[in-house]
Amino acid sequence: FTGALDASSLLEKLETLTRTAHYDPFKVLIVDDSRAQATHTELILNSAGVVTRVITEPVLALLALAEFQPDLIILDMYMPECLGTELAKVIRQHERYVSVPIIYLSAEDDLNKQLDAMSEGGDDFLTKPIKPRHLIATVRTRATRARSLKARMVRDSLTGLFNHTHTLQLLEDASSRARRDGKPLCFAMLDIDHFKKVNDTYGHPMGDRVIKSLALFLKQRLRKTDHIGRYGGEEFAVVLPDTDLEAAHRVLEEIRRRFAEIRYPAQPDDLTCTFSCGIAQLRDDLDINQLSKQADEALYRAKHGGRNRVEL
Ligand code: GH3
Ligand code: MG
Ligand code: MG
Ligand code: MG
Repeated sequence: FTGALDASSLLEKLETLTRTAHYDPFKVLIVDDSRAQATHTELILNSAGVVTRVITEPVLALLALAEFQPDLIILDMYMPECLGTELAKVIRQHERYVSVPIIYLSAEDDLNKQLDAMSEGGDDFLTKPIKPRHLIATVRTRATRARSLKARMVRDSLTGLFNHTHTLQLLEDASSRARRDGKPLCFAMLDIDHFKKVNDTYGHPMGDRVIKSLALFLKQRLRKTDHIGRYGGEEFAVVLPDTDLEAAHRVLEEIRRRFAEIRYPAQPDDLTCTFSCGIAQLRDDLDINQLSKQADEALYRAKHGGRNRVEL
């Protein structure tokens, strides 16, 4: 390849990058049975500030995807364990990886074979030997596009909170982490009380305002590490890592109390709103479906106990 990589300029670049606050480098997973080839690719990308992880055994790909959460995958075509195309097909079967770009990097120069590979879930086909600038530019443009698409895919447009699907994915990830680290985790479900009446009395735009204001309220009062989702119309869900029932109850009770004090100017009378909330804590004997069912049951109790309350 052209342009040898200079170690000192590489180190300098990495130092600048670590000094830059909030710098969020692209992460690329390299799957290649040849360690030497993978290292070569890795060095090129590292020189451009891209963070890489290499796996030489395709069977470990799904595990690495879940753990590393790469922005993009660079995939070898020919590996003894399985073809790159077979792996791409498996990756594409998982809903959470449908939008992760897959770039084949192979010496294969038969156009028919390249096109076949692309039709199996690949986004691009680069032929070795590749110029470093070409590889870096391809990774950057693909990863940038994928990130902005993903940012839109995972969010709800009215509130900017995570949508239902992504909230569940975050719950799944946070639960595995909590189990692994032996830390507590709580899941809370919120539902605005008598919301139909708000719409009927004050109109749909006022209903939207209330939904947006609760979203903002939750964002302001919960921690950065908590995940807040709009679960449905006027329903919200919160994942609270590192939080036990008592602490979760305290924080949501405070939010409930303060939210109920908000007055929305309206005619003929100002509007006030409340929500009900159910919380459940993760346990060894609960999977995330059972956890969310418990939170839902607690929410049901809150509603039937008279609303505007938090139940465990
Ligand atoms: P409860 O206290 O039992 O929860 O009563 P509720 O009236 O809130 O119950 P329900 O869940 O049946 O009603 C929710 C209503 O929320 C129905 C729907 O018209 C309204 N809604 C759902 N999404 C939106 C939205 O995006 N904007 C507005 N303005 N209203 C919405
Ligand atoms: Mg190979
Ligand atoms: Mg509801
Ligand atoms: Mg409701």
